[in-house]
Amino acid sequence: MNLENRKLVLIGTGFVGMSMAYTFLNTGGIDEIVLVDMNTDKTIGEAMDLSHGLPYASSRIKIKAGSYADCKDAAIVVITAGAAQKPGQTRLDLTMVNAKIMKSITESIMASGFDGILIIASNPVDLMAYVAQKVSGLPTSRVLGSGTILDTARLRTLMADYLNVSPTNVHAYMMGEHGDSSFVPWTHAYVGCKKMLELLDEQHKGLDDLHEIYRQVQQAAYEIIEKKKATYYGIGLSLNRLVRAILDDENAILTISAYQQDEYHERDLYIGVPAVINRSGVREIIRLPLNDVDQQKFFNSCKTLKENIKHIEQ
Ligand code: 6V0
Repeated sequence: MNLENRKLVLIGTGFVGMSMAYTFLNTGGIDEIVLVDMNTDKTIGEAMDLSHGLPYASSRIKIKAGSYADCKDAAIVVITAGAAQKPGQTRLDLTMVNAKIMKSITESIMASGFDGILIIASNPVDLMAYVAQKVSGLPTSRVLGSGTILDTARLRTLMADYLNVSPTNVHAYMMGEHGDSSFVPWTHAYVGCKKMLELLDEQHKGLDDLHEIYRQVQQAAYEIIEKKKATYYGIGLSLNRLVRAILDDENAILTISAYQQDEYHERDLYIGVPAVINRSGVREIIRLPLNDVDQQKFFNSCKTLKENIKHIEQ
């Protein structure tokens, strides 16, 4: 496995990909970023534009427009290529179009001799991670989707505002499909080390408020797309967080789309769960003892994804 260097290849230099690329100039954490996209001119332009900020950036990063051959010695490849979600379109509508794109991109990456960690952000992300793993043949621990990492960030942001505490002290997860069937296991939500449900009780606040927070998180992508056509800063920073957790061998717990092997009583699909992330990729999935209602929500989310996997494999 190739993790000696801190080289990252980005496939897809659209809004999401370039938002992520830009974050690294501010945070550092990688030595080199290579931009690849079927739109070569745009990619060259993006590399030029980004590199012109280097004199004022916090760290030195090599930036260039490249090709799939650059994946050969990359520690991490992030795929953000694909058709974007259109207003009114669900993420699952995108499945068939993006599955084809994902297959051809993954084949090109693997043809280079790539032996690192593959991160997928293209939607529908759980299904695209599944396609990328099957096509690449890489170990399941080394192929992961961004999953509900962004949804979880949205949840923590809204809960922090609601409770007037720092989002860093909100410990709660959005789980399931990165899409309409995601859910929050509220019994496992904490503020500092206090149970969220106990805190609400103490403050005489009702569960309706939590349902409203969930609704806002769930609708966030639709609302942003309606207002500004695409979402990219939030996912850009989320991907940055994920990449650094891997390269810095953090053993950080993040909600990502991971391959299921009965941790939540389902197998052979990718879905959003909390997992420990380090240099090996997904070290392990955290098993939360879900109550019956939440377990059923998880099964429902899996059912939606499995129906789509059937379509992809036909
Ligand atoms: P965009 O700005 O249209 O960029 C997509 C890029 O992909 C373009 O530059 C295309 O040229 C390129 N591309 C398309 N097909 C290929 C191909 N075969 N080979 C190489 N490059 C190709 O879209 P945007 O950046 O807004 O979104 C990209 C993907 O991220 C979409 O699938 C979104 O739905 C998804 N998002 C995922 C999120 C998440 O939480 N995981 C969040 C937001 C968007």
